[in-house]
Amino acid sequence: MLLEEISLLLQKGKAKEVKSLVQQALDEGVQPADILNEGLIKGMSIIGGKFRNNEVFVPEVLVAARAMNFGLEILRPALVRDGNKAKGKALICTVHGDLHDIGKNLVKMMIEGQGIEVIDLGVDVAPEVIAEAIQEHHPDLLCLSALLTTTMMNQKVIIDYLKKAGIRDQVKILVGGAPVTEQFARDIGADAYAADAASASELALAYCR
Ligand code: B1M
Repeated sequence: MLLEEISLLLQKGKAKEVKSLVQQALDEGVQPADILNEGLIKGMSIIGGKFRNNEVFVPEVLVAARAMNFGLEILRPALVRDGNKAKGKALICTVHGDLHDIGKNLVKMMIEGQGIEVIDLGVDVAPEVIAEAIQEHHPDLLCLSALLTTTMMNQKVIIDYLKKAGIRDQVKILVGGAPVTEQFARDIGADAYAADAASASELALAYCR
């Protein structure tokens, strides 16, 4: 009942209420992993599905994601204490030459909503920086966002750079962004393409299992 309420409040973007109900659930002895999976992640997955079906839009997703972060803030210490590991690790960025980050941030939040740790390298990120981050963090997945027809080719530049550096096969590569297509993703040698944040998070989960 309490977990259902957390899920519903998260979907409505009620950040403060989510935070206090997560605290209440912890105080009542509910397992942190249950609060995460049955409350927060469940609510975020429902929002993700509605977003994909155009039943809710960017502002609703952003406020839900904010509520998720408020809940996670309270839950994180308990999860760490209980030894709950993230389901996997992803690196995300917008490619070099490109400053758009709203879609990338949405993708990041939805992937985090699946219980995956996400390291955000930001916008306008050069291939060298990505290569270094792969060697430092050993992610399961690299997520590349591009919003401009002039920068989408930089997804290929990055993949080619990683091949040359001999580390392409250390990660799965997911690409997306408004001008990117499934065919383009195949042509440049990415592992997967997602049209929106909800599909990206589902693919991320599949790759991190
Ligand atoms: Co720019 N911009 N912009 N812009 N901008 C577009 C993209 C544009 C389509 C506008 C237009 O002309 N109609 C156009 C691109 C044209 C083209 O290349 N075909 C454009 C242009 C030209 C430019 C500049 C060149 C303008 C100029 O300076 N002359 C310039 C470039 C700067 C640069 O990057 N070097 C520029 C700058 C800017 C602002 C800084 C002003 C601002 C960005 C602010 C920010 O991001 N912090 C901005 C904005 C806001 C837009 C529009 C209006 C909105 C983009 C957005 O955030 N959409 C955009 C027009 C439009 O889309 N209507 C436009 C909402 C967001 C949720 O959607 O990012 O598509 P989107 O993300 C979706 C999916 O694409 C997908 O999931 C998301 C959610 O479902 N997705 C992924 C995204 N990344 C993914 C990664 C994945 C999987 C899915 O896996 C890794």
